[in-house]
Amino acid sequence: MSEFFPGVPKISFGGPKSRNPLEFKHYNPAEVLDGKSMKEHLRFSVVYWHTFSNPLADPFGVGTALRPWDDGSHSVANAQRKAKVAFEFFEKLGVPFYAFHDRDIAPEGWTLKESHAHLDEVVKVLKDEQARTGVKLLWGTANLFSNPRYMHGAATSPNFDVFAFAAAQVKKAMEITHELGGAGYTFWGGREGYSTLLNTDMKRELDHLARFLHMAVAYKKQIGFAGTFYIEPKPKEPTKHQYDFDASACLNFLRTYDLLPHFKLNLETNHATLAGHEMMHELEVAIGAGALGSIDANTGDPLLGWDTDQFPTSVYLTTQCMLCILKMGGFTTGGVNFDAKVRRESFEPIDLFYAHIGGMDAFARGLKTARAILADGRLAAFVKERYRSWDCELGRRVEAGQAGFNDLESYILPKGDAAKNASGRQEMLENLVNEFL
Ligand code: XLS
Ligand code: NI
Ligand code: NI
Repeated sequence: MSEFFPGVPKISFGGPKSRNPLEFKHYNPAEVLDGKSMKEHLRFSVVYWHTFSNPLADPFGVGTALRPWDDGSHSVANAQRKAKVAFEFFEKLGVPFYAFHDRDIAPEGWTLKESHAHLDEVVKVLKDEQARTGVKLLWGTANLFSNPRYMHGAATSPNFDVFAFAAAQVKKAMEITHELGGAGYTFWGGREGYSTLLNTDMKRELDHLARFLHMAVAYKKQIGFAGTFYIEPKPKEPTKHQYDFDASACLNFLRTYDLLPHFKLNLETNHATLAGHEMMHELEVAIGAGALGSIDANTGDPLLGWDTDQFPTSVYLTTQCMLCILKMGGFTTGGVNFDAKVRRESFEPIDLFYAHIGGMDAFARGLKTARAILADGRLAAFVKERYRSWDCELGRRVEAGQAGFNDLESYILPKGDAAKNASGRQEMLENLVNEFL
C-alpha cells in the first residue's frame, strides 16, 4: 500500500517532557481515568472537508494547499484516492472517528443521479477502509450551501424545486451514513436564513424547515437508522442571519415544532463566539435541556469577526468544555470533532498532523484539568453553598410549584428586609481554576 505521508510514523504518546512535534505530550489514548480510557472520554474525530477538501483559499487569493495526492480533477478515481489518504491520516493520528459532507467525499455530477452514483463508488472505498482500520464515522451530513442552486437556502428556499432537491440529497446522505454505520447525522443550516427581510417570509420559511426535519425523522425511522440527529447552531455566515442562531434559538425552534425528542445539539466553539456567547454558555444551555450531543471543537480569533475555524490551543477553553461534558456524564454518540482548518500559510501536509496533535493535546489537558477540579470539589461546593438559602422549607415549596405570592409575602413581611447578600467571589474562583492549570 502506498504511503501518502512518508516519514510520518504512527503518532505515539511521548509524555510532557517530549520535544518531538510528532508525539503527543498529554493525549495518552490508553490511559484510564475514572474507568474510561482517554480515547473513550474524548472520542476525537477529524473532518474531511477542512482536512482533505479545503484548498486554503481566502477572498483575496487562491488556495495554497500542497496536496501531492490530489490530481485536481473532479474524478471518482481522485476521490477514491483521497479516501485512502484520509484513512492513512486517521490511522497514523490514532483518531477513532471522522465526519464528512457528501460533496467532500465524492464529486458532484451533472445530475442528481450521477452525484448519487459517484457517492456509491466512494462509499465502497470508505467501507473497506473503515473495516481495515477500525476507524468509524461520527456523523455524516449533506452540503446544502455550496452549489449556486442553494443561494436562497435549501429547506428554506422560496423555490420549491430546490426544497425537493435538498430533500433527495439529504435522503441519500442519510442512506450512506447509515450504510457506513455512522453514530450520528448533522444538520447545519448552511444558508437557512436571510440577507434581507424585505424579500423574506420568515414564518413560512421556518415552517418549511420544520417540515423538512420532520420528513428526515420519518425517513430515519423508515430505514432503521439508529444514530443521533444533531442540529448545529450558527448565528451568521454565510447569511447575515441564520435561523439556527444559537443553542437557545435552536431549542425554541425544536420545541415549537415538536422536534425536540428527535434532535440533540452539535455545538461549535467559533459559532458560540460569533453569537456573542462563551462556548461554556452554549454547553450549559444545551445540557440544561438534556440536549447536548456533540461538539465541533475549534476556536475563533478574538480580533477577527468571522468563522476562522482554528484549532483549539487554549487549555482554559478546553478545561471549560470538559468541565461541562464531564458533569453531563460524558458523550454517548457524540465526540470532540475538529471542525478546524490549518491557516493558509500552513500549506504542507505535515501541518495537518501538527494541527491535530495540538488540538488533541489541548483537549487531553482540558480533560485532566477538569477532572482534577471536579475531584477537588471546592468549585462545586461553592456553587452549592451560593444557593443554600433556597433549601429552606418555603424555598423548596417554591421550586416544587407549591407556593404563591401570598406565601412569599407572609414570609418576608415580618423579616422587614431580605437577608444580606454574600459575595460572588469571582476572582477567588478564577484563582482556584488557575491552581489547576
Ligand atoms: C460551518 C459548519 C459546518 C458544519 C457541517 O460553519 O461548522 O462545517 O459543521 O456542515
Ligand atoms: Ni461545524
Ligand atoms: Ni463552523
